[in-house]
Amino acid sequence: MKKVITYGTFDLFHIGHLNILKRAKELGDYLIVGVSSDDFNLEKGKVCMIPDYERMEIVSAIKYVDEVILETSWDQKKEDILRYQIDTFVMGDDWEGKFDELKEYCDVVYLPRTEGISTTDIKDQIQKGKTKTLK
Ligand code: C2G
Repeated sequence: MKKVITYGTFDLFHIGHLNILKRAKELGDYLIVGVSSDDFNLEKGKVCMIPDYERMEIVSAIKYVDEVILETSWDQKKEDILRYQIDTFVMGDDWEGKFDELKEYCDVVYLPRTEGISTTDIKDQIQKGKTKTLK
């Protein structure tokens, strides 16, 4: 069985998130998703709209996802890859090259991001009181 792992915040879950999970699953048989904790996000300077336990519940309901774990630190990826005997590590290409040191332990794949959507854009639009159709 080929095991794949990916990580993300998945705040205000959108089609870009769904697409990467679908394509990650296509690379193997079993997909594990590490969802960033609220505290880990604060370390990265990001405040989430949706708490981590709800983001985990949403991601675990996606049909491509077999298992969800909490991501709490940068060092965790290597430990997870070894613990879960991962074959392929996947991230969007906004992270291109950033996790190449993991190539020592498994395949590392950066998939193209879905154009035109991000949690930041959604938050900006809401703040400006705009909707996509009125833009
Ligand atoms: N993504 C995508 N297309 C978008 C937006 C996001 O393919 N339009 C991908 C990202 O490239 C990432 C995943 O969806 O692989 C999750 O994105 P975020 O929720 O923004 O997570 P991020 O802050 O990148 O968290 O340890 C690393 C972090 O956990 C990564």
